[in-house]
Amino acid sequence: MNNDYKKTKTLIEKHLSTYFNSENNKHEKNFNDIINYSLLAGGKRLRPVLLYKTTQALGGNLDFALELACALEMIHTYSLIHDDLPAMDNDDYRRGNLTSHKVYGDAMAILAGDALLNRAYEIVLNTIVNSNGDKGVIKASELISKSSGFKGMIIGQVVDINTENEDISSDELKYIIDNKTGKLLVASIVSAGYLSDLSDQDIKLLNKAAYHIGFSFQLIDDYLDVAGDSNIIGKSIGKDNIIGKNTYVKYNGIEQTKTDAINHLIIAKDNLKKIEGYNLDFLFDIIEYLKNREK
Ligand code: GRG
Repeated sequence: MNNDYKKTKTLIEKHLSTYFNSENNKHEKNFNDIINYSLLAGGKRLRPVLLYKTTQALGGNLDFALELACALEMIHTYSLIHDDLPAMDNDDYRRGNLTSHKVYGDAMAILAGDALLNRAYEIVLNTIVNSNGDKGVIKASELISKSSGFKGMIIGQVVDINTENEDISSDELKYIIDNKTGKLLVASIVSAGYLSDLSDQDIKLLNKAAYHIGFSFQLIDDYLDVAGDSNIIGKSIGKDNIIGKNTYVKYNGIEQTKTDAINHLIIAKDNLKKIEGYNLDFLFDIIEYLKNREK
């Protein structure tokens, strides 16, 4: 993570800390604390950083980018809180801390996730209004919504859970990875293209690059679950195997997973290189960071 990434991460975290502060009564105050426990707990902030920095590189509106970036991080955080619940992956640790349901109970964790998801869409709608219905903002909003919805992260999670402890085809595995993880990462990058009114041809190239970044991200996640350090990752490792998850490592082994992850990043870079007229160096730096990430 270079200084530029760290600076953007700090900007996003400062902005994220402004959303859940209403203190009309003790109930609101307590619930804000529950939400902020997860929202402000750290994490790489990869999705919002990608959205913000790609918009900056492509010359789009950074005020809108910052709002949509925070909405994306709220959607991501809600998905992590719900994913950690006993009814789903049943995890005790996330981002180095006890999970939301471990501290506040299942009901509050579910509601915190719900509140984050709904707040994200308030932000998206406000951004559309504040932009006077700018076409790029609408397209970015639609992409974020689709990518996190039924035909995106949610169906990915559905298939991931429904196929635990059974073998699946490589197409099904790809379907889980594309939807559960890939689409939100694609939305982070391609939204920036829409906010910046990029040509259709360049959007296609950005989309391809983002697809391979997203796919590789999950492969490295699977790799880290077997070869990573739980102290660095901030959650228990080896869990995928214990609960019978269908991971890339299960079908391809540890070394091949790492090799394929690197190859996907090479394809991502090849596509980015074809986008002319912009300085996308930070995206190449992020690709390097993702290749070597330990958490
Ligand atoms: C509950 C609808 C619903 C979906 C959950 C996000 C998710 C889908 C499951 C989490 C489990 C998992 C390992 C998902 C794939 C990769 C992923 C999203 C990892 C976590 O994202 P990071 O590494 O986390 O960006 P930080 O903490 O850095 O934000």
